[in-house]
Amino acid sequence: MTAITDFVSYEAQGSVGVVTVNNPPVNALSVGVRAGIKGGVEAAIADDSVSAVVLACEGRTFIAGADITEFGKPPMEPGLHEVIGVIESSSKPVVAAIHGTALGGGLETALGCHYRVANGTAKVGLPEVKLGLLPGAGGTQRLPRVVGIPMALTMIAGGNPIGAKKALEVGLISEIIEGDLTEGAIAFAKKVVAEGRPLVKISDQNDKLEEAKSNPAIFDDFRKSIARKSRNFEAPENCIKAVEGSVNLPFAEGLKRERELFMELMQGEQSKAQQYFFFSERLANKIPDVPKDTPLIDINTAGIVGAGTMGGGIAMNFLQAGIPVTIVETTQEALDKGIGIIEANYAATVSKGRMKQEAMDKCMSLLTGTTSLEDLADVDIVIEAIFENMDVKKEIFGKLDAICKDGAILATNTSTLDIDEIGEATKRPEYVIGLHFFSPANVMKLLEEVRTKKTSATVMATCMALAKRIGKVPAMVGVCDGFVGNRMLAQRGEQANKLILEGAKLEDVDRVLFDFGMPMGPFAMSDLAGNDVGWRIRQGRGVTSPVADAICELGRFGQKTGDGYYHYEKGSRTPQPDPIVEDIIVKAARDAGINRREVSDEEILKRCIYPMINEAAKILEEGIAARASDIDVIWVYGYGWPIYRGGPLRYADHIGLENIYNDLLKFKEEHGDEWTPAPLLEKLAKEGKGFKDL
Ligand code: T1G
Repeated sequence: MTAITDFVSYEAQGSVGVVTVNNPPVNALSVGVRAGIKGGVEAAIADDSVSAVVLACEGRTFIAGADITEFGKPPMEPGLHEVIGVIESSSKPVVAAIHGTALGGGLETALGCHYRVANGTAKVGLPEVKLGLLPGAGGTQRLPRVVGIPMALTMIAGGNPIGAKKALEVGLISEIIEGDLTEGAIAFAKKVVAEGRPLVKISDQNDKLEEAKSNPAIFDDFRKSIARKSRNFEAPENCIKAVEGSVNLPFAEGLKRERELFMELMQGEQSKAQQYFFFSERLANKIPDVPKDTPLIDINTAGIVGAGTMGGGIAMNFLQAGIPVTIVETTQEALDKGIGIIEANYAATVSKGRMKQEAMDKCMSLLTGTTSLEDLADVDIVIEAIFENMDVKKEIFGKLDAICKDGAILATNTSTLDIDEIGEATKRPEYVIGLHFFSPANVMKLLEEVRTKKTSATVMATCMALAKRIGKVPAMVGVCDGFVGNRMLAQRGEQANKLILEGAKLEDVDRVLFDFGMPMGPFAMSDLAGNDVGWRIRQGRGVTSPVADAICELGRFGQKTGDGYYHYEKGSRTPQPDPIVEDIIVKAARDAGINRREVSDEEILKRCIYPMINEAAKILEEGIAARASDIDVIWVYGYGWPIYRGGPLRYADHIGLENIYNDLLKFKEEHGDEWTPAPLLEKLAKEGKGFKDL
């Protein structure tokens, strides 16, 4: 075994030269890996004792892509194109042995090989679009030549991987290897030599491009098919253009076109924001004061108290992760209704072809319903998801504390109540934590994990690991009113309500935030969630909001009642401005003595976004969030903040905190002390710094 570089070795195993990459954790294509692969393949070509080459990886995965930490730094030779060129022009067949996830530059390297084999659990894909980029090492030119244009467009502009079976079907791999992958790849390489199979250079194959050559409409049809989902994103369009180049240009020209389009994206703001977010999402998994090796509690069973919308949705996350759930309701009728909704949700997914019937059956087989809390005695974790009443929650937690085994975690899904106080209702406050799911709980990826003053490190570490297991993205926050996401949302809502009194049209406020990149504006969102939710909370707190209360008093709760801030035609979810609401707003403004005026789009945007940023600065000062990037993760996954803007605080740094600070001062003069800049924001602005410098 010869070490070519610190990350790549070469060894002749009989008549096959094996080049092995070992760069934990994901064999990213750092400069040492690139140099090593190039040197390793050159060594095999020069080694007369071998007649074929296998490229394999140690660890949990084949190459998972370029080393994203190298982005933005001066390029270091050899570049990936050069490495792939050495492989593809090899005089001996090179076989890629794929396990884990061959992604991005990893798949592009494998496409430079003459053959690819994989084990059954392998996945292959080109996810660069999710980083705001496109495959920059020939992927947009080689993949179409293997799988054809339609599938290449889907894989490249969508960024999702395919499994080994599908890869075999479409010719991306030649064989699925059972048993030891490297041995299987060596045997395959020997077969290629023994059978005199050709050195397949994908760059020379053009037959799969013919369909698109005769039907260029494929590209515009595809553009239309992704228009809604890729709204405002730059990378998908560049992906499509690069793939168009594979059809309209010779290979070498197509590579050049790919490079141009890649550099356009790499130098743009969106890819920087999406790369920032890639690492932010992973950083949020780490709790600064909880050691990485903190022991975890085994979570093999879960109990859920409440089979309503949230309880049912939460249960589905556990069931899909293969974790048995015991769900509790107060009456058999409520229990049957709740379980019926879970079943109906799965059945809908099955009917859309997004879930197999046997998977649904498996999930339902793991679900047990009961009306007795005592049936939760042996579960490892309980999540309470009943209505937002502190007395009732404290009573339930007192009972759970007496019923559940020692060491069971008692979690609450509350979004508004003080979890420290809930913990004090038990004798195990160190096992009490908030697990704040976002509705619909089986869909939204964010899980806001709320630590109390007493939540133990083990419980926090266990719940962070559990989040990933049930397909959620966790962020740890502290106890305060609204935690992080809703506390910032409340600031936006307050300003939106003031803006419509001052003269901004309801639909203009929504339009401005929609055009900014939010999935919908505050009023459309309220109509979707139900205006009565906020109404109940305001009533509980003795708070009023003239317009919001007025529409609720008319029973206009939103989409569920057919009318809310907007009118909805029967069976339609399209919001239509409603003169009745306009009259309510005008009257409320008159009663408040407000002289209505034109409000610019710029003022709407600043007055909705900047108070959120100011509140986030307070959240950081109070230690409710540990990092600015955690707050960005919360807003992207909890509220649909456009990922190409990185998150509210990444956006604030992009705008410049000094500019935001000055605008806050201007709004303070016009609208009062609520606009006083947070001390942290003022400090950073005056020092010419950003949240990234914290
Ligand atoms: N570069 C650098 N570090 C990476 C990395 C990468 N490509 N991928 C993952 N990591 C780090 C990650 O930050 C984390 O670090 C650790 O590895 C484990 O990751 C030329 C230009 C492979 C599916 O987009 O999708 O190729 O937190 O927690 O859940 O055309 O990582 O431990 O310190 O995510 O098991 C294209 C990105 C790059 C794949 C594994 N490739 N990675 O998931 O572990 S651009 C990608 C992933 C490119 C070429 C272009 C996932 C994974 P830490 P993890 P995981």
